[in-house]
Amino acid sequence: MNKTVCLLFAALMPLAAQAQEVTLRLVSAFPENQFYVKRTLEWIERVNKEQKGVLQINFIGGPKAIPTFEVGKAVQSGVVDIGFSTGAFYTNVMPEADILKLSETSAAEQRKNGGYELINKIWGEKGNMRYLAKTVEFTPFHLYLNKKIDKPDLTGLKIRITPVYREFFQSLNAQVMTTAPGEVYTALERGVIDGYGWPIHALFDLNWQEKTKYRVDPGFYNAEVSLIMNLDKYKGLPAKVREALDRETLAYEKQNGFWKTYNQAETRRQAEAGIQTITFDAATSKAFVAKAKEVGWANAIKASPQYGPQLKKVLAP
Ligand code: 173
Repeated sequence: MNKTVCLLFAALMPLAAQAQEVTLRLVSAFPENQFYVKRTLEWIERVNKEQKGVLQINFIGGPKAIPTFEVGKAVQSGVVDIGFSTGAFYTNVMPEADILKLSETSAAEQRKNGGYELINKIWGEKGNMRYLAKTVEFTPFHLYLNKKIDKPDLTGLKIRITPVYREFFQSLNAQVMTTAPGEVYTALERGVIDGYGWPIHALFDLNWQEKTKYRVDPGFYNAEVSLIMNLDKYKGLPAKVREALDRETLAYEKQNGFWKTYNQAETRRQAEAGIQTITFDAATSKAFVAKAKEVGWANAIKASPQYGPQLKKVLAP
């Protein structure tokens, strides 16, 4: 190479590197000020630092950008590249999405037992999505109430739900009302609901402790929150970018042990905030959890006769 060509080459190199950098647009189905999103924003910051020149993630916003229950559709159609959501929020894409709450195996185990492949087969086929990684697990859901009960009977009570809790709370005779997390505070404040379903953690960012008297123990199911991506976009990424994305999302998933200690701290924090626990005797507690599971799987298999039984083998063998 002569000197001129050499110089030209050197001048063009940064341009070539820049042209390779891919920016992906991410939207959250959870409110922007909520703890899950704060944690995801920290992850994005780390990715953008580590993957400079390769991959950048652009956080578009929360439900103000795209409503909670529309994020799945937006990922499916490619309006956004990546969604941060939970299966219950995109049952309008496929009923299978809500089945992940029934996981008894961990995300790490599902990567080994064929679960991750099966999830991706279904998510690809029915949702045009890539299931990148699970970012919340090891976390039970609970029923929170403002009226006291002495047995698992919700007759006469109006409970805020998402698909996670629908059939279970209905089986306890509750009157149910679906809302996005962003509308729960106002519903509590106005007395429109007597309680709500939610995980053991992360209600403080939304200030629900101000309007919550009781938590019913034990919890049930296993909260699942994940990063999902438009499949065409994922497949179209240059190999180097896709590998970087896979690595970074897996690294996020590998931090899920965090929730075990966080949940203990959050349980204490709820007690300190004055939330009292409602408990049942041992046999009733056992029956409560068993009923949740039974109702959950019965509904899963009814909603997806094709994939429900296959999912059961890897999620709850
Ligand atoms: O209650 C909900 O909004 C819900 O379905 C959910 C699911 C996973 C994590 C947090 C909330």
